[in-house]
Amino acid sequence: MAANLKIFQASQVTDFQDWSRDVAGNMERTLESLLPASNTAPTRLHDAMRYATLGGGKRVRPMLAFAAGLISNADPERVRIVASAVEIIHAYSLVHDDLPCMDDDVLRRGKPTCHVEFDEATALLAGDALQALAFELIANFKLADSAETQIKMQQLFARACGSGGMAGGQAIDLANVGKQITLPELEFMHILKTGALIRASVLLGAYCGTALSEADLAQLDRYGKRVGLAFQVVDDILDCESNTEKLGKTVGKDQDANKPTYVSLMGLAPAKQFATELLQDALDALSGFGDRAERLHQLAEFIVRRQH
Ligand code: GRG
Repeated sequence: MAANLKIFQASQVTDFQDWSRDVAGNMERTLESLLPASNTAPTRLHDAMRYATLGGGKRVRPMLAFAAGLISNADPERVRIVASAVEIIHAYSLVHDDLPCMDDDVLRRGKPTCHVEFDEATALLAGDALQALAFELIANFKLADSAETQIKMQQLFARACGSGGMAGGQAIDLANVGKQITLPELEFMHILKTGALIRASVLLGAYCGTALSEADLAQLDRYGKRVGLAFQVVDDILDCESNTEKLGKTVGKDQDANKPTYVSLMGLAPAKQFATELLQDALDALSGFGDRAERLHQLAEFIVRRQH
């Protein structure tokens, strides 16, 4: 499938909303073609995988991968594979997070959660199979100029998903329910739980192109880390200030479950101030990249100022 080249046009040509719509459309078509077909056995499992992944979500992580690809002049054909892999991991994490043994939620992306629509065992297996599919994609396609870089990509992707990343952050989150924790402990948890995959999305997109210097990669990683944390701070703020209809998921659950959040630890106004500081630091990290970083710049603004 030919990649939508508009995704790689400069920001003056298409504005951010058009661009993000193009990325979302490209992702939908790509994911549609990469996921196992509904009419192949085991059909119920494949249906559940497709249900969890297609037709919803903001596609923020793919957008970050495409925007980072602009920094290294990456081939969009490569970027759409890493963007899909990251989005598939994200979909799996939401399916498992919603299970009764975790957050026990019934609404996701404005529709019944996967275990409600199917059943718990199918949802568990759909998450497992989505995770395996994501790693298969990273192994099956040529994504970097050198084999060494491709292995580095596989390593950083695995680390972002595992106990030193998202799954580890989720374990800490579950262990913290009802506990008094400090801000640094909350930050550590979110840097792993939400931040690790967001950081990986940025670096994986960048690795699809021309090799960048260590200094440039460090600045991109700084950007990814700040944006990843800002994403979570804003999520906590929206959980307080928005509503279930707008977000397409149950609001106020963290408070009901007595979970520590940025709002409960800092208060609403300081949490908003913290998100603004993280945004500024993320933008500072881009200062050496010039126009190539325009989309990353816009995305950071979008993540912090979003209403859903
Ligand atoms: C089960 C291993 C495992 C991990 C789950 C990331 C995560 C860990 C759970 C998600 C739960 C959650 C609501 C976290 C808050 C921040 C977050 C990741 C929100 C959902 O991401 P969005 O807003 O969702 O990008 P969409 O639907 O737009 O893709």
